[in-house]
Amino acid sequence: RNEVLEPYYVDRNVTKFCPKVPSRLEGKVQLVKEATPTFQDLVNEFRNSSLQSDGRFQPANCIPRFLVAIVVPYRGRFEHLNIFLRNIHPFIQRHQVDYTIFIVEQAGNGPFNRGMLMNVGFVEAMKIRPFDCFIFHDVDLLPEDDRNIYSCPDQPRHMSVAVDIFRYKLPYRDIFGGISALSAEHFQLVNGYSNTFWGWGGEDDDMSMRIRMKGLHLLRYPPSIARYTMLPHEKQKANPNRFEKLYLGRKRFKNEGLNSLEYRRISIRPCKLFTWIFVELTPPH
Ligand code: BGN
Repeated sequence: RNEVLEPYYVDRNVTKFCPKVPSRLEGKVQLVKEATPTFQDLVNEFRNSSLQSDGRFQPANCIPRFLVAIVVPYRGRFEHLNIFLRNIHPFIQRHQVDYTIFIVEQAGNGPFNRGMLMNVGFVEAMKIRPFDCFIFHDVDLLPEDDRNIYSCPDQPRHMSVAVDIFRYKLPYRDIFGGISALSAEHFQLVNGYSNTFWGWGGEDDDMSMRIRMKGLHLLRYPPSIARYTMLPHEKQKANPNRFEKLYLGRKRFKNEGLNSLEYRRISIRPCKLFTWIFVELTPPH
């Protein structure tokens, strides 16, 4: 990790680590809920920030404690993506971590596979640099309070505790959907997400089970801090097989996940505010 971070900071003669508790937090943040008229307008909004062309940010005056990959499973929500980026960049920059946003887009019109897209994000990000912390992030969730720090503690952390559409209450104890933070080490330990959930629902519950089976447990910030606004959208069609997959998953997760992932990367490209990864997912044979 130091080998990755050092040259940048040695050049700048920076020797101090960033503070454990970031120094310029605001607490409750003002959300922007409209997209800019064009994507170029959005890019222009960030022209004075020190974002790199691949969507990476490195704090200038201190050595960050985490090398974070934000992985966003994505397809066809261009307006949400615009709003998400508008809010998330200034938000995470206050956390003084070294982060890169990866938008992992599924090609084609087949059922969406959120778990697989997150696995792809992990594999492709690790080819670029040895990230130590992964935040898997839905594109339609906007954090309302910047004390909700985007880092990886010693155990997996479920981030989206209190979401407006659930009246800011946790729907059930083991929920791990929306946004979750896992160290690269733990993600590998649980063999990533299952690849078998096509359509809405269940892949996050399966991950929650993987975490428990490996003797890990979920951490959460208090609901007064881990608050989110969900952008409105139509309800997706739930996967009718999800209960069965969830049940079978218990016995199979050692051989089903990161180590059985199959996909074809169509392209990977720096897009100013993020790194775009476009993939065709291989259905089960
Ligand atoms: C649950 C879904 C999760 C989803 C949450 C919140 C399932 C599996 C069958 C029990 N789980 O019901 O995937 O994140 O709702 O929307 O559907």
